[in-house]
Amino acid sequence: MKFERTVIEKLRQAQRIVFFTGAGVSQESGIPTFRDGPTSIWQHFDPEIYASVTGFDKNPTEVWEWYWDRRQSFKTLNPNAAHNVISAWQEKVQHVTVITQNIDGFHQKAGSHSVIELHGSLAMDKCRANGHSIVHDVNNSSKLQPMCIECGSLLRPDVVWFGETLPIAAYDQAEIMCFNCDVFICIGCSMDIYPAANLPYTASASGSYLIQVNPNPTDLNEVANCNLLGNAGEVLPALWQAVWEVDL
Ligand code: BV8
Repeated sequence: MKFERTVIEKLRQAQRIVFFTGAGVSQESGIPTFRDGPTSIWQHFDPEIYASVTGFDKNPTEVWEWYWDRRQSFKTLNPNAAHNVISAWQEKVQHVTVITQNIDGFHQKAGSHSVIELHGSLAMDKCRANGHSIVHDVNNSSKLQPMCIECGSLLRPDVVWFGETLPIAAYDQAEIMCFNCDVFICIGCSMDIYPAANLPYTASASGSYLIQVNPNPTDLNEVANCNLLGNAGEVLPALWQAVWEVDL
């Protein structure tokens, strides 16, 4: 895979890098994406039912069990080469931040630190009533929906559903990173979901060099300085090799 000289130089000189990821970065781990292709999640499950507060309140058990099934699948799957390259880049360069829309925890599983989770995480649950977060008990094999020990209300996954605001501290921190990065690499994002999809535009407007990695074109194509058409698990290792002249 060949890369333009500018891309290689920009990444070699970059002191501050943001990797901004969506479901596409986990696709090669076997986790289905949401909107592209026949296996995508929203082709088979209505987001109004499974990814909204009203949907949860109407069918709490069904929604809880749907996320329980996703959690179980995450346990059997592993980060792929893209996650591993991002983690390695954090070891190589001091100021590298991951901003992810994903809730699978695979960046952390690949060894990444400084991960901003814009849409929450399936590692956590929270009380439907008082919003208190608790660590999800991955070893509890029961599919039964637990109750809040403080108030007895139902627990729900601590993820951001449609119509819910993103965690303010996470989004504010993500914006600050966009204002201050030399290179912003957008990987596996359809650019359909806001306000997360604002971030690459914010970075570009702040003067960052914007790279997109996606096998399909998105709205970001016309703004990105470089569009790398391909799968993250293939492009990222090739980019690492081109920049650092060693294999990962
Ligand atoms: C909000 C839950 C403020 C967690 C998700 C009206 C009222 C309220 C809000 C709105 C409104 N109109 C619009 C909005 C905003 C709304 C929105 O964006 N709607 C869309 C449909 C237009 N957003 C919200 O509601 C957000 N909150 O705005 O609050 C507010 C509050 C009240 C009132 C007004 C405003 C909350 C958004 C978060 C919703 N939660 N999921 C879960 O179960 O996972 S959405 C879901 O989409 C995930 O979080 C996912 O991360 C996110 C983004 O999707 P992508 O990651 O991009 O994945 P996708 O499948 O779409 O694309 C994959 C890409 O990868 C593709 O481009 C593909 O080509 C590429 N790819 C595939 N394979 C590979 C690859 N790339 C590289 N390598 C590969 N191998």
